[in-house]
Amino acid sequence: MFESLSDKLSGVFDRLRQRGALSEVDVGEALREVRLALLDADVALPVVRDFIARARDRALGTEVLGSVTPGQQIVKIVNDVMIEALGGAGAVPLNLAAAAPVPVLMVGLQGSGKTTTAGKIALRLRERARKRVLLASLDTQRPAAQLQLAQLAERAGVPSLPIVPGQTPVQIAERAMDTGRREGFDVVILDTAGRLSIDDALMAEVTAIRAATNPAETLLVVDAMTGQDAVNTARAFHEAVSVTGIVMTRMDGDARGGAALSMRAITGAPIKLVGLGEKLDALEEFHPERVAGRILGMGDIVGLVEKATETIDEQEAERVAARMARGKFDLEDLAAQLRQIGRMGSLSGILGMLPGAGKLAGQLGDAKLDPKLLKRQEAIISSMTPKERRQPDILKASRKRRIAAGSGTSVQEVNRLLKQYEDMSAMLKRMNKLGQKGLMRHGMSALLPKSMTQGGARRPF
Ligand SMILES: Nc1nc2c(ncn2[C@@H]2O[C@H](COP(=O)(O)OP(=O)(O)OP(=O)(O)O)[C@@H](O)[C@H]2O)c(=O)[nH]1
Ligand SMILES: [Mg+2]
Repeated sequence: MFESLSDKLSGVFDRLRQRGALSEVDVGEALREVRLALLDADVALPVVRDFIARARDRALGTEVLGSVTPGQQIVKIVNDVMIEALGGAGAVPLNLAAAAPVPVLMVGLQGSGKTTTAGKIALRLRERARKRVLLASLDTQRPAAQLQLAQLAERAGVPSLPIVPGQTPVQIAERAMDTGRREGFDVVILDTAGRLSIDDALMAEVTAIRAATNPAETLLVVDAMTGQDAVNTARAFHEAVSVTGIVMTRMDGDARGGAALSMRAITGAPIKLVGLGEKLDALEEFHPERVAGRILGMGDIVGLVEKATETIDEQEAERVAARMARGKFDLEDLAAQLRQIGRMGSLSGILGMLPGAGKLAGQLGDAKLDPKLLKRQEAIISSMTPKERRQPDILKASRKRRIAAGSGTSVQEVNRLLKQYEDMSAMLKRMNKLGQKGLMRHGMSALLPKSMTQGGARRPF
């Protein structure tokens, strides 16, 4: 899916680039692909419509900046709108700002992961926030449910409310809060029975539990695999208990997680946590930008565009270009390049950032730049004297031995670096023929000799 969406978009983008502006037709065409991607990620239809309308409004009003292509611009817009729709950048923590014991209520469909998540949250609060947590199961639907929570509590190292047979969920909830007060707990997590949104009796029960305990957080637990019906579920729960936060479970699976967008859109409540496995520590804060990328299937491209703008110091590139033009490129420059490349990550990643280069990146395979190798190479260069860096040809055997010892490497490695430097100088001369503009446009990837990639990637340009 990742491939196909970015390929499709890059097709649209190629045309956009030729025309150089975001026209209504172009935007419409690009957004049609985005729409399909959203539906494919199981985002509910009304939520998709709303999203596309918002992205269209934003895109049509936008001037294409001189420094980016219209394609990059629209990827950025779609991504920005998605992050906003998911609740903006940054994780929203659990709200425990209430008088202790703070009640936290877990609700959701059958099998969505409520009980597991209750255990995960208990462990997290105990370990990270040093809270005294009491777990209580209000699930009288399944015979083994209360026992399941008691076992989870034991694994999480927190106490669970003793089981008293025959009590109703509301009675258990009240007993849990009493115990919490009496025994000085900070947080009481109330795990409810799974229910179907169409089941009026069970929805009434969860409403009664809420009324009896007045929870600081009512967390709606949603399976990431939840499809189109997510809307109805979310709406029913929200109407019954006013959800204050959402937990997405099974994000370790291969679901694209469109339910996150649907749930957020319908309830307006922030997605607070993400379940990433069956183990008790498999719980993370929600990062809208990651999920946006996953839903759109083009997160890597967006990430790399952003990373590139963040890390590539244009002035430095310009400086190097200017030096090249004068036929100068020394090891000092190489060290600067290595640092930038190190920050950029893999070669295919750098390529993937350029619209239309997806196919090329595919051909190159996943040639990764080895961060350790880059570090060692930087160490070699910093063990040289300034004079050696400016005039690498003075590096003979004894100097090489000293540098190898100084950087904790070997003479072979020093030789390899020097060979690479020569390759790079040769390549820069070639680049020079393309002119400075060409260098700026093609960026670092054009400067990479194949000796620098583990996969022995071919030269991309
Ligand atoms: N892979 C994966 N499995 C999960 C995750 N969260 C829960 N599960 C599994 O999903 C199954 C159901 O989890 P429960 O926590 O019992 O779900 P529940 O909502 O309490 O279910 P009911 O009480 O029956 O409604 C269990 O096998 C869990 O181990 C997750 O984030 N990832
Ligand atoms: Mg349960």
